[in-house]
Formats: sequence, C-alpha cells, structure tokens
Amino acid sequence: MTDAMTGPEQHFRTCHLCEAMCGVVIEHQDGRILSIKGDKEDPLSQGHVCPKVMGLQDLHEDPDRLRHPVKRVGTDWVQISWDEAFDTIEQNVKRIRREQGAEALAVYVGNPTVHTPGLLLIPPFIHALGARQRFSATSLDQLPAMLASMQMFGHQLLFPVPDLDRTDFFLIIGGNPAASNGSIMTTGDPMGRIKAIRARGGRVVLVDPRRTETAEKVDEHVFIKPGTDFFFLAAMVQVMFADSLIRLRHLGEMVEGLVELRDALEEFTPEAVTDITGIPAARIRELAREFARAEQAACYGRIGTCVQEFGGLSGWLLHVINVITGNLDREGGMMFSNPPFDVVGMGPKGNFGKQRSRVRGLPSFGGELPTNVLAEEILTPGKGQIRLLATHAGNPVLSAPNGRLMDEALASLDFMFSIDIYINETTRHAHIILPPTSALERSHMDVGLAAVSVRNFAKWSPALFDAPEGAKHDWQILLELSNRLGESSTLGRYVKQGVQGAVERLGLDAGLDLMLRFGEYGTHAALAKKKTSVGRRVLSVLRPDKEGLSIRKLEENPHGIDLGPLRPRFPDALATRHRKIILAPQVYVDDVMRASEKMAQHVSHGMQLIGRRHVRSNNSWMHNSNRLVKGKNRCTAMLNPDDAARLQITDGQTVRVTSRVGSIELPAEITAALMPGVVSVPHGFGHGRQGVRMATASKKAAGVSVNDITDETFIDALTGMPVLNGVPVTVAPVMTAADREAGAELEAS
Ligand SMILES: Nc1nc2c(c(=O)[nH]1)N[C@H]1C(S)=C(S)[C@@H](COP(=O)(O)OP(=O)(O)OC[C@H]3O[C@@H](n4cnc5c(=O)[nH]c(N)nc54)[C@H](O)[C@@H]3O)O[C@H]1N2
Ligand SMILES: Nc1nc2c(c(=O)[nH]1)N[C@H]1C(S)=C(S)[C@@H](COP(=O)(O)OP(=O)(O)OC[C@H]3O[C@@H](n4cnc5c(=O)[nH]c(N)nc54)[C@H](O)[C@@H]3O)O[C@H]1N2
Ligand code: SF4
Ligand SMILES: [Mo]
Repeated sequence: MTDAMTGPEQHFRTCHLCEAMCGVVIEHQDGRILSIKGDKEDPLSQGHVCPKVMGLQDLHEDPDRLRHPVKRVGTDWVQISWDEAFDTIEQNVKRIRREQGAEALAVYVGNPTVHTPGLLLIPPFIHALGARQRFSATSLDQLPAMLASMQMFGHQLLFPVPDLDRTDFFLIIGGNPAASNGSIMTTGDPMGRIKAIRARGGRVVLVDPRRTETAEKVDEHVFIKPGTDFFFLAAMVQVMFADSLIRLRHLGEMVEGLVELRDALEEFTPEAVTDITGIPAARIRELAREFARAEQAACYGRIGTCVQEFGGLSGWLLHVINVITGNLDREGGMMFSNPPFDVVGMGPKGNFGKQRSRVRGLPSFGGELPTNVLAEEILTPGKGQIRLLATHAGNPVLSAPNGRLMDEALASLDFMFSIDIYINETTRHAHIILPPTSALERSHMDVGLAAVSVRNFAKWSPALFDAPEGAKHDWQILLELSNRLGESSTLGRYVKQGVQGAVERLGLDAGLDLMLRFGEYGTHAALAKKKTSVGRRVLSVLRPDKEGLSIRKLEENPHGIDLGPLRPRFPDALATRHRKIILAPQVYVDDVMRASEKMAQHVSHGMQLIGRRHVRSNNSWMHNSNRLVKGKNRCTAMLNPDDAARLQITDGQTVRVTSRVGSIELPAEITAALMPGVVSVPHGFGHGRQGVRMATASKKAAGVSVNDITDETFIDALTGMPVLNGVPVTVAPVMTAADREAGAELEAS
C-alpha cells in the first residue's frame, strides 16, 4: 500500500496471467504503476517475463473493467448496489429452483479461476447454488490427462510434470511453450529451461502439425496430421514391446496390465500408422528406440493431444510411455510436484460417467458434463431443461464449439448471472454481473499451479493497492452467494455459518495460512504426516517449527521460497486400490477398437482445422489492452503454400472457412510452417458481436471466432469432449469489394 507523496516503492508478486508464475517487481508511486519488470530474485522464474506482463497494469487501469455490479435493462446496463444485485440473484435462483427443480440450474466455471486462491470458494458456491448441471473449461482442455491419471494412478489430480532441469530427452507433443509459456508444467521460463536441456547435451523433439515458434528452438520437429497422436504413440509402444525395450526400472513392482497393454496395441506398427499420421515408419521406430534408451526421458503432451478425436486414448498413452520406459516418478522423467499444501489430498479422486447429459447422453467427468452439450441442454424443452445459468470467469460463447448456438441458447435463458470483470460476448447475456476486485487489489497465492510446478516452490504476495470502498474480492462474492443460496438442515446451517463466518472475519489468507502450516513444509508439518509418531505430533502442537511455512514466513520472503527439486512420490501417492499403476484400464482397451476402425477406413481428408496461441494474447479476454493488440492482425487463417496455390488463394486475401455448422471469413496467411492439408486459426477472437463493451477489443482486435465453426457434435466418443483440433473444413477465396475493384481496374488497364 502507498501513502500519498512518498517516493517510488517496489512491490513483489507473481504474475497470475498464465501458468508460468513469473515473479515480477512493480515500481509504483502514489497509487500509480511506474514499471513492471521480471524479478531476478524469484527462485522459479529468475527474472523471466513475457510481453503479456504489461497486462497486469492494463487490466487494472482498463476503463472498461467493471467496478460495480451492473444490471441489464434491455440492451442497456445500469449500475446497482451489491445488495440489489445479491437480492435479485437470490430471488431468481430460489424461484427457479422452486418452480422447476435443481435440474434447471447450471453453472459454468472458466479458466482464470485457476489463477486465484478464490478458487477455494468455488465448491461451496456450487453446492449452495444447487446446480445439478455443471460445466467448465476442463472439458475444453485437460480432461484427458485427468481421466488418465484417475484410471491409472487412482487420482485425477496426480498430474505428471516434466522434470525439465534434469531430463536429457524431452518429447513435446501438441504443446507450444514458446507461445503459451508452458501448461501443466509451471516453470517461470520454459524456453530457458528447454535451451538448457540442449546446452547440457540433451535432445528436444517436438511433434506438431505446425512448425511453431517452439519448433525453431528444438533439435527436431516432426509434422503430424491433426487428431492422430494416438496412432503415433501406439506405434511407439508397439516398437518398445517388439524390440524388447520395456524397462520398468523402479516401477517394476508397481505395474500391472503389461501383457494386456501389449495385446491391445499389437496391430499399430509404425508401417500401419504411417498413412494416417503422415510420419514415416522409420522415423517413428527410431524415435521409440531413442526415447526408450535415453537415461532420463520425459514424454509430455498438451492441448493439441487433448481436444481431438482420440484425445482420451492419447492421454492414456502419454502416461503409458513414461511408465514402460521407467521414466515416471523418477528424476529427469515425468514427476509429481511436492506442493506446499496437499492439493491432491484436498481434492476428490474423480469419477467418470456417473451422470449422463439429458439430450445426448454424454458422460460426466468429476461431476461435470462436457461443455459442448450446454447449448442443447438450454435449448431442448422437457424436464431438466436448463433455465438458469451462473458463469464464473468464463466466456463459453468464444471458447466452446458452435458459439452462435451458444449465443442463441444464452439469450433464451430465464435468468443468468455472471461473476466477471467485463461485459463480453458471454456476459452480455447476463441479467446481473458481479465484478470482483482487480488482481492487484487482492493478495495472491497460486494454489492449483503449485501442484504442477517443475520445482517445488511457495510464494505469497500482499495486495498492491487498497480495494476501493465497497469493492468485493472474488472469494467474498462467492461466500456471500453461498450464504444466501444454500439450503441445509438447521444443524448443518449452524456449522456452515460458523465456518463461513470465520472465513468472513479472518479472510481467505487465514485459510491459506492454515493450509500452509499443516502442509508438507509447514510449522505443523509433523501433525499432518500420518507416519510421524503421536509423540512428535503432540510436540509439534506445543512447539511448532518456527522455520516452517506460514503466511508470515512468506511475507518475510517476498521473492518466494525455493523448496527444492521434485522428489519421487510413488508408491505412497498412488491412489489405486492395490497401490498399482494400472497400465491397461478397460475404458481405453474398449476404445482401441474405434481407433482401429478409423485406421482401416482412413482416406485422406480435405482440409483440417487446428488452433493456435500467441504470446501476446490469452484465450478470449486480453484483447482490450492497446499495448498487447497493437501490430499486425493475428486472427488469420494460416495455410501451406501448396494448398494456397491449389485453392487459388493469395497471401492476405480474405478466405471463407466452412464446416458443418457455419462459415467464418478472415485473411489468409500463407506459410510453409503449416503442414499441407491443415489450416490454423487462433481462438478467442470475435469481439465484434453486438453489445460487447470492450472498446479496444471490438474496434482494434475484433477478428472472428474460430469456435463459430467448431462443431459441438464432433466429439471424442470416449470422453464426450469436443474436437477443436482436426475439424474437417473447406477453404475458399472470397471476392471482397476491394478485390472486385482491383480486378476491374486490372481488366480496364
Ligand atoms: N500466450 C498465451 N498463453 C497461454 C494461453 C493463451 O491463450 N495465450 N492459454 C493458456 C491455456 S488456457 C492453455 S490450456 C495453455 C495451452 O498450452 P499449449 O498446449 O502449449 O498451447 P498451444 O499454443 O495451443 O499449443 C498447442 C499446439 O498443438 C498443436 N496441435 C494442434 N492440433 C494438434 C494435433 O492434433 N496433434 C498435435 N500433436 N499437435 C496439435 C498446435 O499447432 C499448437 O502448436 O496455454 C496457456 N497459456
Ligand atoms: N478452438 C479452440 N477453442 C478453445 C481452445 C483452443 O485451443 N481452441 N482452448 C480451450 C481452453 S484450453 C480453455 S482453458 C478455454 C477457456 O475458456 P473460458 O475460460 O471459458 O474462456 P476465457 O477466454 O479464458 O475467459 C475468461 C473469462 O474470465 C473473465 N475474467 C478474467 N479475469 C477474471 C477474474 O479475475 N475474475 C473473474 N470472475 N473473471 C475474470 C474474463 O473477462 C472472461 O470472461 O477455451 C477453450 N477453447
Ligand atoms: S509468461 Fe507472461 S503472462 Fe505468463 S506469468 Fe510470465 S509474465 Fe505473466
Ligand atoms: Mo486451457
């Protein structure tokens, strides 16, 4: 906090805008930000930041960012008090719940939730709301990785992360850390760590349908046809069995299902998958051998392997390859973080298919239905039709498939409320929007990302600025809603009010402090450890370890505290019934048949659509910063020169990309970086929609939404998730008025 008229001060915190968790130093004076730079003393990021870091200031100062609750009156918005906002929400939730039952209530939780400790209040909020139909960005993202961890290790939150600092063979499949700054591998500076692998004599190989910014920085890039990673991975496994390269090492006693695994994948030889993947058989065979023989290797797959036709199967084999080469839970392989609080222990183990969507019968995962059924569940009449939707930090109109249908669905709701900072493509349909404080007005600690960090690490930062009078933090909004919307027995209510009252009085930081103290490195660590003697536990209450972690300890170490390299966690952390890694879970073995049929029937596709990310952008919501969107238009359709010539498309010309559900028109960008037959369009654009109140985004970076042509019915039949990478499309040149004029001039001359 600043006093008026003092000199410049420094504030240290973690940038919350992506998963990298860069440490920053913010110079400020009299409530104004003077500069934001990388914090060289942050042990995890060591001074690295990306251009998006300016977003910390731009978001805070953005005049379009909501600072008060607003209510929609027709197409207009009026500022209302928190009381009126909460009262209106309470009345409508209770009315619809009474009239139509809890089945009519739904909730969608978006990605930025992961980047605030306020996420701890999401479960009680959803519980109190009583929404029976729950959705989130998980089903547009990492669900296959969670399903694989649940099936094979017994817990959905056991995310293996590459031990980047010690590996000497890093295989990246469908991830672009040079743009995304790394995902499910929190590192501060992923490209710096990748460079270091090569500098110490290791190898880095990338498999991607586009020669990306990351491809420029690795030893080898291999093109793969979209949606075929399962076939590639299956052939790798087949070779490892055929060449007797299976090496379980320390995992020997822990593994079951090796024979079933071998039998299930027998037919997928490198020769058999060459046609469908587009990768020469010899290359696959060589890669499999290289990987298996490397002393320390990590096979890591990200979004390109997740949201595609065989995403479920790919998630499985990504884990499998690390296990059968003895690289899981081992230094230099794929490991599990040892976070400052037991994220895994606190979260549910996960469940799959417990619930089915009403209209299409798609399976739930962890109590959530796939987001690609949200629109039809709102639009299809009958018992259980969704009539009320709450969104928290989500923009499904731009992020879920068939955005136009989503628009139509949201517009038809009986009632919708959003906890969000903008009036955007999604929240413009809400009746009430509740905006939380800006990130710089609240204290910060990464709770979820601590569990996927490539080095163990803890950091807490205080708020930089005081919250304006009357403003509410996200957790305060969620708590108030929980208090008002919950329905429980009298006793349950007293207990709940007691707990929530305590949180209200003491604040979220008090909760974080408790979690830290009882965590692995905490002042009361002994108390939390099942294996310590009763005597030591009693002692730890009486004489807590002063060196242990607590909020105060982190306050004294504003750059964060390094907790050392990753340490093996198996078999203790294994949560399966007999503490075994299950190599061939039945759900996957059953789904192999579908892949086998696909391979047999495979004919060369027309064009296939994939996505991409840019380092200066973040999903759909960072296009309102002038500094970040300036420069050339990034919402383009990239395609290969051969395709362009065949389709008679010139660079920069407007093209129409069409799928089963619709068309979008945008400029072509011709580049040899794209594999022939593939067209790449980034998601998160399309800000030109009526009623969006983000001036810069809708004027300077409107673009078009690729999710207006992704198809909610084209799914991975195993997970029920949408296919966002590998959508069949046609691409054609469009004669714009300017083109026609130019043509006419040409003819006249
Ligand atoms: N700057 C920036 N950073 C971000 C984000 C952002 O929008 N912008 N978003 C954040 C979020 S929410 C996430 S989930 C992460 C994602 O993190 P990453 O997964 O690293 O992100 P992408 O850049 O989308 O990389 C996916 C890559 O998969 C490739 N691909 C597409 N289809 C296929 C396929 O079928 N097979 C294979 N093998 N590859 C394929 C694409 O060409 C692309 O290069 O990034 C996070 N960080
Ligand atoms: N075609 C295609 N589609 C994709 C992807 C792809 O690669 N290709 N990627 C998918 C992935 S990986 C993801 S994660 C999803 C993301 O899907 P979503 O999470 O639905 O979308 P975001 O664009 O991240 O929207 C974030 C929302 O949170 C709001 N917000 C920002 N900060 C805060 C805050 O502090 N508090 C609150 N309450 N709100 C805030 C923003 O205004 C915005 O409305 O998109 C998916 N969609
Ligand atoms: S990479 Fe950029 S956006 Fe991500 S945490 Fe670091 S500075 Fe922030
Ligand atoms: Mo994501």
